[in-house]
Amino acid sequence: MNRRNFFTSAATTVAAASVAHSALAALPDVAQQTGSATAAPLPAPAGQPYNPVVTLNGWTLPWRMNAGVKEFHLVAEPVVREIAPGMQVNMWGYNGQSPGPTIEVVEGDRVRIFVTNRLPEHTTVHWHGQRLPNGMDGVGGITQPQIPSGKTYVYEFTARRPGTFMYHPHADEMVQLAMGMMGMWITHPKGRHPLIAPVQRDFCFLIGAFDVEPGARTPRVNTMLDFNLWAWNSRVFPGIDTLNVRLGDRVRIRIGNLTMTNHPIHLHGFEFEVTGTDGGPVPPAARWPEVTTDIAVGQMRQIEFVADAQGDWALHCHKSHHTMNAMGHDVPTMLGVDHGGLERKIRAIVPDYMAMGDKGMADMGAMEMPLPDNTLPMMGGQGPFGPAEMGGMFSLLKVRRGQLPGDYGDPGWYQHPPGTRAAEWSGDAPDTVRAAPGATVPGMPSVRKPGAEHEGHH
Ligand SMILES: [Cu+2]
Repeated sequence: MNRRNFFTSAATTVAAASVAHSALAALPDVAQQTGSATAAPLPAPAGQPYNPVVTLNGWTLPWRMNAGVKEFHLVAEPVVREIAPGMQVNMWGYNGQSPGPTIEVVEGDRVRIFVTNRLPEHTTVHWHGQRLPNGMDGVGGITQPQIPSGKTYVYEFTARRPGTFMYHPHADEMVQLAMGMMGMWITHPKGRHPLIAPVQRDFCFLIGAFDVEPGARTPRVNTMLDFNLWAWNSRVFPGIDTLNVRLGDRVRIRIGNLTMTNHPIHLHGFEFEVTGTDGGPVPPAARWPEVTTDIAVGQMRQIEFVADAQGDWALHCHKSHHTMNAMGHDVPTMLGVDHGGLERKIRAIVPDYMAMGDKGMADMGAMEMPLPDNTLPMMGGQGPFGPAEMGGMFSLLKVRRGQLPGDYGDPGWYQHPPGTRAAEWSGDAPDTVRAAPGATVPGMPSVRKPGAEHEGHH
């Protein structure tokens, strides 16, 4: 079943359930998603027009209407997430996936969320950034009892302000966040909002970090800083889908950070503005142009720009260790080391041994290193011109004239028009021009050594 069919049938089931009166007393059906491809957006309901969000490598949770209330059913449970092709990780998430499905509503909606706990320990859900009654805030032990294994709790509040929000447990947080329990919440404005521009493309993802030892399948849950998998929606490059838009589209990307460190997110090719934070829309007078925005722990940023140039434009975290996968962080620096003789001797004992790093680590992007099972290479991904030498938090914004409205499919690699791509220069090498010692820039006072200065003042 493809994803469009999935949503069609889920919507049909939901509609059928809401007309059967007896069903209204029951819990809403549990929608499940276990694949890792980006799902088609869930169309806006009749009477509430908005451009729905697309969750990168994720999906949006269907709901049912019950006497004017939008009812959702989240199930906290262990899941298996393919973090990139070739590696699966045992995580905890919601409704079959980590992260959980995006909850998408409209300002003013009355929302009821049933949360069933199928984890081996208790949990809660905190609705990060929402205005709500204190008892709905989901802080275990403080605003409510923890939700025991096997039990269902119900949260209910009105989505009072439009914006980008998150949800996550406020119970055994170190473990439950390290295992991938998080999701996004989008509240669209009702009607035209003075600070929220209509956009043609609206993407969202959460930044997460995991510590999975090479060869293992389950994250270490007590890691504080030494994470080795830097993920967007629990996927790492080359497993992160591209963001595909049409030339001229106004694009919004909503990003939340639930790791233990900040992430400076950088977009090539365009200037953007931060048009909203966890606190709501940013007034235009308070916006400034950027090409990188730092997203601190527990923050959300929504960036916007007009995609007015075609191409395959990189979108990535600018911390270079966050665009690589496990295996590389403990490799010693070998630049300039001649280990040719040593390599021959070691190969006599370990035939697979490869000396590497003496000219840099780029070789590792192309090399088929023997790796433990269920382990990604440090750098991977293939582009049209060779290895991309990337991992972790890296994807592409693909801008195409021919991308149809509503089509989020990958258009393939960009074909650069003749004469617009960097290419090898061939010709004679120029002479090296060396600056003469003591030469000065015209118009600048010369800098003299103190000794020379004394000599000059006899
Ligand atoms: Cu980062």
